[in-house]
Amino acid sequence: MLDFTEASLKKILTRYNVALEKEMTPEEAAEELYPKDEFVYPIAKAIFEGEEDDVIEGLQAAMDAGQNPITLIDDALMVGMGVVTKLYDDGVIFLPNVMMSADAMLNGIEFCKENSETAPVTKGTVVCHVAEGDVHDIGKNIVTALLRANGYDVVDLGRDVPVDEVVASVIANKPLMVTGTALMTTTMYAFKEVNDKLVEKGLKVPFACGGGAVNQDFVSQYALGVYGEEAADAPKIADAIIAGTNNIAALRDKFHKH
Ligand code: B12
Repeated sequence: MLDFTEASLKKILTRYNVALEKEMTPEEAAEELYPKDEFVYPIAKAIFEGEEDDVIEGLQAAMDAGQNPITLIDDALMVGMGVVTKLYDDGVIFLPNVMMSADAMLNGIEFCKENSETAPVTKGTVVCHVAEGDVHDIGKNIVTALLRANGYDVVDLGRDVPVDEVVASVIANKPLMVTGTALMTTTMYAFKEVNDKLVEKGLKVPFACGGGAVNQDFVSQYALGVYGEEAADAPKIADAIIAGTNNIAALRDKFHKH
């Protein structure tokens, strides 16, 4: 009869790369991912738990300690949402959890925006939207928050915006830039349609695009497209435009990876 001790069994399992540890709960898995920074940790945890009041409490504590509300969007709220996204991708948590976390995060973004001092004079108008057919608006909300915090007037068209509505808004508002966000490989093609209609009407406005599904190669396929990986790239691209870099080739040269 075979008689394995725990030690000999562990040796065999380790050799064949089989984990002996018990499965982690979602909370334990999240705990391993939270940054240990004293201000970021409680905010990230509150986002994971979908606890809106705790997110605000954590943000207030960080602001009381002198942290910039707009920097906290990227450095704390995004980090918390990153934990949620990773665990969703790994199949550890499910969509209802993600939605609760997204609401807590968006509430946190609003709080940060309310607490930031916006520039007194507007630098110009930017039209922002999420692609037709796509409801994923968290990234777009970060983009609009950062643009506003950097002194731009934002016309926020929301999510699932019909192509013609984007074009009509460009005609009505004459923005210095349009932004598009798409999280799905099926919806990002709406950007090409927006591009073609703008070009057809002679509107050569830079069209900054980003979002999970989108990449630089795709955005480079249409005439007005400029790719941005991070939400923080949006105000940088707008700043470059008002500083005089207003043709698409020069913007790509500055912001695309070579
Ligand atoms: C949250 C979420 C949802 C939420 C959305 C809530 C909301 N209000 O946004 C809900 C539950 C509603 C949802 C629904 C669905 N979802 Co969903 N969802 C996600 C999830 C988990 C996270 C997305 C997210 O918010 N990420 C965080 C934000 C901050 O990232 P981001 O938008 O990309 O923005 C960052 C950058 O890209 C950049 N950025 C964004 N825009 C721009 C613009 C400019 C100009 C610049 C410079 C930068 C920039 O800035 C941000 C960082 O700084 C992803 C999984 C994943 N790994 O991404 C799936 C995911 C996007 N969903 C997916 C799917 C399929 C769906 C559903 C169809 C599911 C279903 N069967 O019903 C529906 C879609 C319905 C629809 N018509 O849109 C798929 C898409 C697959 C694909 N590639 O096509 C994903 C990838 C999940 C998966 N692995 O399958 N979803």
